[in-house]
Amino acid sequence: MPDIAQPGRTLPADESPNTDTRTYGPASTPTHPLATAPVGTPPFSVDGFVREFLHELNTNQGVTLSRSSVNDQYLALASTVKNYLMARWLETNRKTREAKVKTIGYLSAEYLLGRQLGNALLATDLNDIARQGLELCGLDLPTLRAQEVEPGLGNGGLGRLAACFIDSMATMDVPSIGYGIRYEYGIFRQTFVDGRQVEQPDTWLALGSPWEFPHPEAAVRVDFGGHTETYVDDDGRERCRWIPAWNVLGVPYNYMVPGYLNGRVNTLRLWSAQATKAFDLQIFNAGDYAQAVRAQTFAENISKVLYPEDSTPQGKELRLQQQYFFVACSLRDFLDNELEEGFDLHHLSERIIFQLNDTHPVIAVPELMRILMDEKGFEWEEAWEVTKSCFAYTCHTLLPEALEVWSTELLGRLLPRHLEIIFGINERFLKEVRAAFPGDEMRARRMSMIAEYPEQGVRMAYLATVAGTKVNGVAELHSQLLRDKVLPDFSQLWPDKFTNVTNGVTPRRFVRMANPKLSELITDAIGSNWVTDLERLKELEPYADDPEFQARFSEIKAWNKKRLTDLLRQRDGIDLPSGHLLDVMVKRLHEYKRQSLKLLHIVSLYERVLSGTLAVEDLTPRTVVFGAKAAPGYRMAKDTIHLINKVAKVINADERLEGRLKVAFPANYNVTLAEKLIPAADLSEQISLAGMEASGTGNMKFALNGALTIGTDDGANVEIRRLVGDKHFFLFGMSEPEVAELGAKGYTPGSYYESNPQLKAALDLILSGEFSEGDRHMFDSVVYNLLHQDRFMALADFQSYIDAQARVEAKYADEAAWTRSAILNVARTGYFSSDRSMRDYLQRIWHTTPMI
Ligand code: 26W
Repeated sequence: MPDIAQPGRTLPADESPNTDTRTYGPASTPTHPLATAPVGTPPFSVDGFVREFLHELNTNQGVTLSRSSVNDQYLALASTVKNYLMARWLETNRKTREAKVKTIGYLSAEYLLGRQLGNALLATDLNDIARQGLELCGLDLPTLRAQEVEPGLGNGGLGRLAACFIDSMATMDVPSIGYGIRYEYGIFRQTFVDGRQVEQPDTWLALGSPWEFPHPEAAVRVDFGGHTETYVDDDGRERCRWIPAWNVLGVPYNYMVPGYLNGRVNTLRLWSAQATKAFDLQIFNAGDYAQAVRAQTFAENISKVLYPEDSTPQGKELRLQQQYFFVACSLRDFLDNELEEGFDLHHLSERIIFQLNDTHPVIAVPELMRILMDEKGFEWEEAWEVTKSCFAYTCHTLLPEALEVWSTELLGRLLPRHLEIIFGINERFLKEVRAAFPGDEMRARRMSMIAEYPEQGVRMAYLATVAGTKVNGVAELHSQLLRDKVLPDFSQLWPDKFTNVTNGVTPRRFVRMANPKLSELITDAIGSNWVTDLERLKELEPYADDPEFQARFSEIKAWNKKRLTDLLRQRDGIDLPSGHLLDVMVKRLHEYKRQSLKLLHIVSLYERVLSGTLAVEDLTPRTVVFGAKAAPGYRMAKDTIHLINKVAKVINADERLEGRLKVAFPANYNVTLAEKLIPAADLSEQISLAGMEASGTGNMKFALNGALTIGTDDGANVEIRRLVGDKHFFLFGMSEPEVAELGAKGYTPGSYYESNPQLKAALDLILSGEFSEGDRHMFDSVVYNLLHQDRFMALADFQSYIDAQARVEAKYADEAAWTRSAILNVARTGYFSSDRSMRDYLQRIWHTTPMI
């Protein structure tokens, strides 16, 4: 760490950034009539569009149409749409500021946004005009859309959920700001080399990002390190202050979050780290220019890269820096820039609720305490009253290893004042516990925010639970397990604090945009209101038995498969056969999600054909598609990817299968690919061990697009099955209580291998070297892990899974019955709109109503 600031040294005015952001507007009263009016909306006829587009091409890109690259054209189109949205954005900000209503501050370290252009065109109803206008210019809208590189600023479910939620809030007129980090490199680009995952940096900013509005003049300073000291203030009160050792700047980058056809545009504000002037000037002045530049790089590292770990926290210093960095910027921003000057912070909860998206932003709790006490002069009790009413916490996991614990050594070094405050919160909290449960010292120990083993650390989930007005899980089963198994002591102390909000997905991106043909069919049948009122899909139920509707529905599925086939051919050189059952498993690679179980099914089918127990003509023509990234340091996950690719290679080349079984694993599964893959799927694989997947959101997207689910009783699958009905869902595997029982009894995976000949044959085939050019040991790690450990009980659920797959095949053979079930899946899953999730948050957690 460079030594860049003297402890306690205040920055001279000329070294400080101009953060005087409360001074807005011109110095004297404007007299020109246009100066007081908001920007006008360009008149968007096709002609107007063409004029605006060419203007952008000429003035922004500096090229004529005839000399423009596709990237120029894409950027000019993006600007044109942005300009159209601009008046609405400014108006939304003005209205919200004036109304002084409660805002939702969504704090999330990840936003997995996906491409922006298509969504912006949809929200503004500009698709037709843009298509026609571009045609007049000799250009093709889909080609320009394909030019966009998606901002992959998230790992998986948690980040995509945040993106769906901000879309819903904008569409429902809820004043909200999403706060997060503008990573320079998002989730890595996955490539395969000899079937193994190789990560490449994601250079999403390389060709320019037209959707962001940087505001370097509004940068915020964030302090780190140093020490604390006590002093006596002018009123004779003993107070504490933090003397930091170094600091960085957070530069806000604003993104538009357009509501669907409602003229509202909310803001997503992502922070980018920059060196402070003080940072480098001081060293520069000391004559070491190279060191000054290094210091700059050091500061900017903070927002350089998204950690690609999904669910196993690494406890890395830089990650804690990222968390504090974005949270400190966001609180400062809200208090200084979103609230009017002189606002009485005792009433802060009337104006903001910060929703903590998992524990990643929990350091915001001691940060708000610090600001209120050390900067605003609040007493502890006063500050705590305010703080505990301004946060709510959503938990997204059940895996014990995914719960963040920060070592006190690291916290104390990086954020000494915050660690003191955490100890203070814990001490008072434990007093409360001891008062509520006198004599139960074990309970107090269990509930302490400070863990003592294996090293002293802060349990961030406990801190979030104590500070939050509410704690929620993300599906009914998950919320119940959270209450009963993860935080039982807390739910006994505060039963009313715990609630459930089942996740949802935005129907705009995942149905309307991703599946335009199905959307048209639905609108033809029931009108177009379903896009913002998804429960209306229920009105499709009568059509499930209508042969004409069924025929159109099947045609659309076939069209979506064709679209996917074309994409995978040009994207990956993969050839999908036609007329197959398309069986899709896309999600992060994790043992608990059990991609290995899916693989055992495939290998078993293959083995049965090879051994003659299954006649090839009895094989249902099936293509299995996998999409999955493994955390770069997660060995077992990476070995599983390798094995899937090797199995795919052998099976795809084996002519004995007569092309009836294919395995495709396109690399780099992301939101853009999901939008093409999900609408094409027949079968959705949701096969985690019961009690492990908090919710899942892919499961909802598939059902809404008319895929049938094969799944365990886990996460939101439970609710999907209840809504669509048992006949239209392929349930298999142990229930969560059965899992718990087997675990308590002692699980021995080897006994399943010994007693199940089909399972034994499949595993033996892998061990024989069949998929590894005769190398019998290449996949020892995966196979022996299953045989001797199998933490997620894949072998125990194997037979039940195979049986359920047989039911899938029987049903698929009856085309009308399958289509009927698929239509009913669409009709009955309107509940899983993220609009409904937002309504639940508004009622159960935020206690506010949308602003009209
Ligand atoms: C590195 C630390 C860490 C720990 C947890 C990183 C990321 C996490 C997340 C909580 C993992 C995650 O994305 N959880 C998923 O959240 C989705 C949205 O609620 C759920 O649908 C998924 O079931 C859950 O796995």
